[in-house]
Amino acid sequence: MENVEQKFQSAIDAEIKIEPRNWMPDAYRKTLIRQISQHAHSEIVGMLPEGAWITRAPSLKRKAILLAKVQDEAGHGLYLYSAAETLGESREQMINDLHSGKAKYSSIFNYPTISWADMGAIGWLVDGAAILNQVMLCRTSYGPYARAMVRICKEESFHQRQGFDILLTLANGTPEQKAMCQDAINRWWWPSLMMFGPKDSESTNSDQSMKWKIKRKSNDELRQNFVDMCVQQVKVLGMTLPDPDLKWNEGKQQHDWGEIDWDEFWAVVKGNGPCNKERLDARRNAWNKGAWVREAAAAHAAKQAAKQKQQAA
Ligand code: BYC
Repeated sequence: MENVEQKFQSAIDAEIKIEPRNWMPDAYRKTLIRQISQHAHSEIVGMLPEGAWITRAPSLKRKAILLAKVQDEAGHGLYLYSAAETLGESREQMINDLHSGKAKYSSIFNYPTISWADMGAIGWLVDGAAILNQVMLCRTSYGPYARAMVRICKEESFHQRQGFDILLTLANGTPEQKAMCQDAINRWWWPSLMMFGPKDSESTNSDQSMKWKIKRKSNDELRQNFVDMCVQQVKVLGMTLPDPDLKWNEGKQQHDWGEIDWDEFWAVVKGNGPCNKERLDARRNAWNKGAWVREAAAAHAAKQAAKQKQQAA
């Protein structure tokens, strides 16, 4: 057994991708199922805050763009559920775990979207944070996850640009539009920083995930990259980030910044954020209301299969 585990780790060290039929330690399989399924759930639950604005988008063009973006998120969820299925987990089990509250999804989607500017802030900040994390995941050690991420990242970069474009338009608009833009940035900034997870010193999964190259950069490293990137981009908007402690550190060649409210982070992760209940209720309702579609699709597939069998006979 030791020999097999050593061979597995050597393959990881040599940057050889692990594929579904390769031997892998149970714990590697388990942590991947946990992370990939939670990632998939985030994409699906993440459709809700933006979906609420499709009917209220300010123009036909904005509506079409937002609709396409929200559809993309559904697609990301599907690629990711499929990647997790290659590890032997059933789609039904993953969905049940989301609905029972056993599986997590990103904390960010438990905040309300109260103005059109929130669509811009989500695109710029939330998709921006997601891209930094996901570009790293394109090199993750499990083949199906890494390949799914390549496609997802291409779409995410379009999402980020559409968000920035919404904010740029508002930032060049009336005083009310400018204020709306700043307000959305103020509300989404800290929750976006929380997307990267707990501090490295409190991250339970990081050490092992780094050894297995599931993660390539730590939570804090990615969060720092994100802050440094946003400081530059917010200047283009002529807006500010809501952190009085934000300043350039010449010695470290990076920005120093304030402390995240970790009590808020853990409250949201544990189910007590502003919209946790609403989001899970929406998902459970959609699942129940969609039962007839799943049944009809299964009946149609069974009929087609029987027809093909008959033709082949
Ligand atoms: N929210 O040991 P740690 C998107 C949990 S969606 C909730 O550091 P890990 C988009 C963590 O699960 C993008 N829970 O964990 C969609 C763990 O608990 P469990 C979503 C969090 O896994 C629509 C515990 O805290 N992206 O792009 O090593 C519209 C300790 O943490 C959070 C992904 O899912 C959180 N923020 O690292 C727009 C990326 N943070 O599971 C955009 C894939 C931590 O042991 N996931 N927890 O019970 C990852 O890269 C990693 O799972 C994380 C956390 C960096 C998130």
